[in-house]
This record gives sequence, C-alpha cells and structure tokens, in this order.
Amino acid sequence: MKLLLVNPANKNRKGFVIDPSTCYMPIGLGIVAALTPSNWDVELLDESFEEFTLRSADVVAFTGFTANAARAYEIATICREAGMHTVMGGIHASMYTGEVMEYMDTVVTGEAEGAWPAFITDFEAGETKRLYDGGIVDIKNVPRVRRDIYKHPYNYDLVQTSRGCPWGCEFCSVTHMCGKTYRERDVEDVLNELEETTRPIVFFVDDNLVNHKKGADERAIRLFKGMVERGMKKFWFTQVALNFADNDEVLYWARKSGCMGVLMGIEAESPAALKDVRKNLNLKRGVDSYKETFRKIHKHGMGVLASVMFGMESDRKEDLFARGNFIRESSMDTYQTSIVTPFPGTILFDRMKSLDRIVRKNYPHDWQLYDGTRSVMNTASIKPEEMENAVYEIWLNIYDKAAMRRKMFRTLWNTKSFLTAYWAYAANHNYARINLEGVPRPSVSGSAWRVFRNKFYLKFTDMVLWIIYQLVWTRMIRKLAPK
Ligand code: B12
Ligand code: SF4
Repeated sequence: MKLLLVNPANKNRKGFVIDPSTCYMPIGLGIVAALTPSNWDVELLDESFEEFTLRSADVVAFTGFTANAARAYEIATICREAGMHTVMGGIHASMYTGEVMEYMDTVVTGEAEGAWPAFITDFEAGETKRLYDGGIVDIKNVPRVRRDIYKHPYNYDLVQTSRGCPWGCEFCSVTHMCGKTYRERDVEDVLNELEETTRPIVFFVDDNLVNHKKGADERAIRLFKGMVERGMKKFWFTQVALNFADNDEVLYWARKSGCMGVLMGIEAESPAALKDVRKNLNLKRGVDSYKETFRKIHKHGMGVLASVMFGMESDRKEDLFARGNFIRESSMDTYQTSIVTPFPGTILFDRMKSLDRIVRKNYPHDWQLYDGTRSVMNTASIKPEEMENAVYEIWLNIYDKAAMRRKMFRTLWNTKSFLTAYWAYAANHNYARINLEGVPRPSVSGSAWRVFRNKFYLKFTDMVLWIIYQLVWTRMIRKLAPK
C-alpha cells in the first residue's frame, strides 16, 4: 500500500514559501507517518518546496491551515478523479468539518493518534467511514515524529513537547483544538527525540514551553539541563508567555542549552486592544511589565520575537500607527505582525459571523485570504481595504532595511550576543519577506545628504553583515550539522 502525505500551499501567498527559512516541516504529517504500519510505503509532498504533480497512491492524506484549504480541495479533486482515496486532517478539517467532507472521501477531526490506526484498519478491510474523530489523546500515546519522510531542505527541525492551553484568547484556535489542559510529554522522551533530529536549529512548537502549570519551571529546567548534559549542540527558539522571564534559573539554562530567542504573544501595547481580544494573560500583568520582561530575557543573551496584531475592535486608524511606533521604539528584537483574522473554530469567528461582519466569505475560495496578511472583516471603525492599506504602510516602515538594521544593533547592545543579534535580524527579514512578499527595499527619501548617508550606511552594514554571515554564521551552522 502507498500513502502520499500532502502539505498544500496557498499559491497566492509567495511570502510563506520564498525560501527554506520561511518553510517549516509539517510535523502533524510526521506523526501520521509514525502511526502508519511499516508495510506501507510513505511519501511526503510538501508544496512549500514542490508543486503537486499526479502520482500513484492508494491513500492521499492532507493536512492544512485554513489558508491552504482551497488548494487541498483542488489537489483532492484531481486525486479522486484518478481513483485514489482522499483524507484530510489537521486544524481546518477539525474546525470546519462539514465543508471538508464535501471535497474528501474521509475527514479526520482532532488528533491523529486517536483515529489514524482505526482508519488504516478499515481501509485495509475495504470499509472506510466518512468521518473519524481522534479527539484529545493521552499525551503518553503520542509517538515520535517519523523524520525520514522530510527530504526537502528544511532549515529547522520541529519538536513538540506539550499540547493544550487554558487561556482561550478570542482569536486563537488552540484551546478548542488542543484542549484546556496542558499535556506535557515526558522530558526523557523529548530528549531522545531531540537526539534523532539532524538540523542545527530546533523550533519547539509548543504554544507555551514554560506553561502556567505547577512544576512547569522545573520541567523546563530538566529539559534544558538534559540538552546540556547530553552534549546536544543545538540552537533553538520557541513560544512562551510573559512568565518565561520570572525565573532566572529557567533563563540561565535556556540560554546555556542554545536558546537564541523566544516568541511571545504581546499582541498590543494598549489595554483596550488586549481586552478586545481577551488576551487576559497580558492584561493580568499589565502592559507596563513588557519592558522589564524583555530586559530580563536580554540580560541572559536571548532575543524577544514579539507577535503583534493590528485591527482589534477598538483600534482606530491612529491606533494602528501608534502600534507601529511601539514596535519600532520598544526593545523587542523581532516582530511577527498580522491583521486580526476570524479563523473558524475561534470565539472571534462565531462573534463576527453572528454580527454579520465578515465580508470575505466566499468559501472555500476566500480562505486563501485567512493568513493574517489580509483583512476579512469590518471592525467597529475600519473597513478591510482601509485596514490593509494602513497596515501595509506600517509594514513598509517597520520592515524597512534601515529600521531592521537599527533593531539589530540595539539587540547586539542589549544582549551582547552577535548570534542573537544576527538571528533576530534574519527573523525580521523572514517576516518582511512573508508580509511584503519579497526582499524589503531600503527607504532612501529626504534631502540629498540624507539619501547619500542612508545609502552609504546601508552599503557599509550590508558588507559587515555579509562578512559575519560568511565567517561566523555559515561556518558555525556547517560545524554543527551532523557529518
Ligand atoms: C508551529 C506553528 C506554525 C509554524 C508552521 C509549522 C508547520 N509547518 O505546520 C509557522 C510558524 C510557520 C506557522 C505559521 C502560521 N500559523 Co501557525 N501554528 C503553529 C502551532 C503553534 C503548532 C502547529 C504544530 O506543528 N503542532 C504540532 C502538530 C503535531 O500538531 P498538528 O499539526 O495540529 O497535527 C495534529 C492534528 O491536527 C492532526 N493532524 C494534522 N494533520 C493531519 C493530517 C491527517 C491526515 C490526519 C489524520 C491528522 C492530522 O494530527 C496531528 C497529531 O495529533 C499552531 C498552534 C497549535 N497548537 O496547533 C499554530 C496554528 C496552526 N497557526 C496558525 C496560524 C494562524 C498561522 C499563521 C497564519 C500566522 C501568521 N499570521 O503568520 C501562519 C500561516 C502559515 C501558512 N503557511 O499559511 C493557527 C491556524 C488557524 C487556522 N485555522 O488556520 C494556529 C492553530 C494557531 C492559532 N492562533 O490558532 N505556524
Ligand atoms: S494565544 Fe496563546 S495564550 Fe491565548 S489561547 Fe492561544 S495559545 Fe493560549
């Protein structure tokens, strides 16, 4: 039997597939592969690297973010016509199941561990069902990701150490999809899986690696110490919340084990905007706590990758620009920015739907716009087109080459780490490429002297960065890669 795993890519968003540093391995499919009996032949086709072409298989199984759903349906239609059995699982299939059933022979909701073995048994017996629900499984039953399927040149290895989040922010699907309870994998098992990874950089895809459960700090320290004790020479980054900076020992071991930086859901600098999206985690600590949190992380040599959103209910146009200024002026090192989007399965989606505020709803076609770079709903005072224009202007400003370079020098000053500064700078470039769909251009307007100075400054720092890249970064990554 042959199983073809497909990670579909939204063809209208080049930014996400511009180069390997913006493409991530779909580890949900690596788990599906691990759950598939060894007598099956398994192949992964990741459209981030390679466009789909028809090939033979008994089962074609898709994963998919909402933004990629329409593309999955396109490919599934071709495969069904060729007589193959199509299945879809993952976030969109779990949150908008009815629609997915129209395009697939079988739909799997929830976690693969709870459903895939039953699907395989039924398929082999020739009696598959239309729907399987994997639910939320006991974390002990999660197998290690089957990594031999990843043949494409991914820059990072993805590893998940926990699932679930109780906070239920309005724009986020995690609480609905992964449950309200933090489920943590055994640290030794995670360390063993880390030893199977082959790339020098690891991304821990937990929603909060150091969560709010009792004992979370100790668990994190055990994990980081374990990496050091086992001599793993990895660099890593992950997602955390403001509490990450509370414990100096966590910060110390995080850095010692190779942490370059952490992604934090900052979302906004204004309490009103945080209240709009129910970001209670940040409201509880207060927006004034950001500065000190960033300082503590910097003190240990790590960078802050802040996730920031535009287009909350109370945002007026001037508030969007004020948020842009906050990004530039605050000491955050990298910024992942997006427009608030009502993803299916979120509280926001249900609220906007009941208020009839969603304007881009010609589904499945319009799902392509649901990737955080487009505005798909009316907020209290801003229409989608106006929102997109304003945010694009902000992007040109914050992802301007000189602005990113200034940030890089500030990161260097704050963290005293070349590596962190370079990582933060490269990550900003990635977000610039994703949002602006290309390499950011330097802004060179103003007086003749200003233009000359800016051009000289950019040329000079381009050269310095090229030397650092060649002499330090590339060499180090090569040295860390397994022989
Ligand atoms: C890591 C991650 C990323 C990585 C991508 C990694 C990758 N290649 O998949 C990066 C950083 C690139 C990313 C980007 C974005 N992300 Co993201 N991301 C995540 C995160 C934190 C973890 C995903 C993960 O790998 N989990 C671990 C694996 C094991 O879980 P899984 O994929 O869900 O798979 C399990 C089940 O779903 C199921 N399953 C999955 N596929 C299949 C297939 C079959 C056949 C079967 C049977 C089962 C099955 O079984 C698996 C094992 O239990 C999730 C949050 C979360 N906790 O889910 C958000 C999440 C998926 N991201 C989200 C969003 C919105 C985005 C962005 C739009 C953000 C932005 N503005 O830039 C972009 C979109 C990228 C794109 N290409 O379009 C949303 C998706 C909402 C939606 N409905 O689409 C999520 C849910 C977070 C949220 N806020 O709600 N993301
Ligand atoms: S945004 Fe973060 S804290 Fe809020 S529900 Fe999602 S994962 Fe939890």
